[in-house]
Amino acid sequence: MANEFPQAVTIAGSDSDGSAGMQADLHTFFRRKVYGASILLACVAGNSYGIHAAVDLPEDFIDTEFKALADDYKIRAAKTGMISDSKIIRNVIRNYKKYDFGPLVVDPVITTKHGNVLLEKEAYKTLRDELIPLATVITPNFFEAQKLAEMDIKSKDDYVTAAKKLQSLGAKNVVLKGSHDDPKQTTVSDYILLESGKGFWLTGKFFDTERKNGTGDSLSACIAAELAKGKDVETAARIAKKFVDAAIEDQLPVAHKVGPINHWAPADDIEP
Ligand code: PXL
Repeated sequence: MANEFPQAVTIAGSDSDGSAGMQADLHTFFRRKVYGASILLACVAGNSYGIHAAVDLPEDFIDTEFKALADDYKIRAAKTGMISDSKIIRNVIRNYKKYDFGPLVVDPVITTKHGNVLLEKEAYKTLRDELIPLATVITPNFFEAQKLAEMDIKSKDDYVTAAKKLQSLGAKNVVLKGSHDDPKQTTVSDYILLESGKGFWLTGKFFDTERKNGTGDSLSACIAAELAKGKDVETAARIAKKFVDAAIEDQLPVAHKVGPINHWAPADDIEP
């Protein structure tokens, strides 16, 4: 077999209700016509009301997942999602350095949309100091960006400053997701800072809905999918913003509270 079909891997946790984490990543890979593999790090028992339990997988099992994939598939891009503690972050770093899985998109998952903490407190520094320097792209949300850049973001200039700080942590490209805390806002603007130093805004419609579980996962997975197809980071970020906005707008009637986005949303006009 030529092994040439675009292949990507999500290195993340499973969310049992399918709305976020690895499931959202795999939905996204499928929708963007990329073969999706998954290296599972943790399992979360969740639904649209919140997270009810979580367990980590054994380290030697994670090592075997990496090896099994590397021995057989030609992974062209990888993304990380939930990684709960320093031990597992270091395991992922060791394995990522050992195998060639292409560019790495790091989604610095700290909390869920329900406010549940997925990254243990002691692990935050490991994420920032050891994993982020490996990132081709980092995709923090507004909250994560402020925490990682150690500053408040209040103005457009602050976004630019925060993105530069995140780049100085070692991430080559930064996709800093805009605030959506104001119910009166009509748009959401993300700030993108590329390795070349080019910075630009991506603005989409604001949808006032709590049915947004999996947006961050899907955005980073979509960037990884496009990189696996050979797209550049700017193009990948533009496609991902449109893809996720469409998936938020076209709501899926399942579950009761913080429900999933809709990966089936019409996406034909997304290719720029
Ligand atoms: O969306 C963040 C996230 C990531 N990974 C897992 C999750 C969630 C949110 O619920 O459960 C496994």
